Amino acid sequence: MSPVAAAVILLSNVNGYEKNGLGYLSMASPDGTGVTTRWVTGLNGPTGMAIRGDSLYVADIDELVAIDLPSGRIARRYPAPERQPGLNDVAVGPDGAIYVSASARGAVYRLRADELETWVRDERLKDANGLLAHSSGLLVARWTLHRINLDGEPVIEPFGDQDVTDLETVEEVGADRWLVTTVGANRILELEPSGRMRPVLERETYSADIEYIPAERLLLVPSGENRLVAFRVVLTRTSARTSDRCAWPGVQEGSRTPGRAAG
Ligand SMILES: [Ca+2]
Repeated sequence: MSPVAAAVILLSNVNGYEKNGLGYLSMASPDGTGVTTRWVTGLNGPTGMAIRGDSLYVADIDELVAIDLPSGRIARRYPAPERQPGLNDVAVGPDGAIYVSASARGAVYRLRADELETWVRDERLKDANGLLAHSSGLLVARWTLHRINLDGEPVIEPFGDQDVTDLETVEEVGADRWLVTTVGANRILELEPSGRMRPVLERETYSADIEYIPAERLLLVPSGENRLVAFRVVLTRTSARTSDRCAWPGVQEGSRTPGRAAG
């Protein structure tokens, strides 16, 4: 069994969001005890990641980088269709299409026929941040949460509570159950099926691109101070809540870690 198939947590490490060659990916064991830093090097500012088949796709400032799993070898770089796009997050659609948010261009790109192309550009996608592909569409976290349908002509519509603002990312924790994180107030909120967003966790440090592992009910939160911390999520019929930080050593090495886990 490959290390990746055996379930590891992959983290993207940004050392300044610029073309400095100092970005890398790290690997941590699911129990938080072991960490391999610089598993993949030669990146600039890797932020969001997503896996399709044997490839890991990483948003790296102005390129989508495809990395071969489990070797960790950089297989291909797909340049963005325009300069200074500020690539942020990656999601794989139900049909295998790959979507990348371009924060600085108010756009979502799509990888098609080996080319990264502009899929949607809209004022409402300015500062587009976290992406989550879902059967009902592509959820885009930015100032507020929006949804774009994936079949036919893309239509952007508000999704959930629009009073909660300054979002970082959205993560699915159950059927029609999501958690969102905010940038400024360091909050993690549950998006209830009614559309209301209810605070679940308030933290002192910034929570970046969270990841949820359903089988373990484990919520991984890359935080400031070079740490990755984990919470156990308790889902009841009406609400989600988290335990206190669970007994999980966490990753303390490396730089800022707005990571995605891969199970
Ligand atoms: Ca992000």
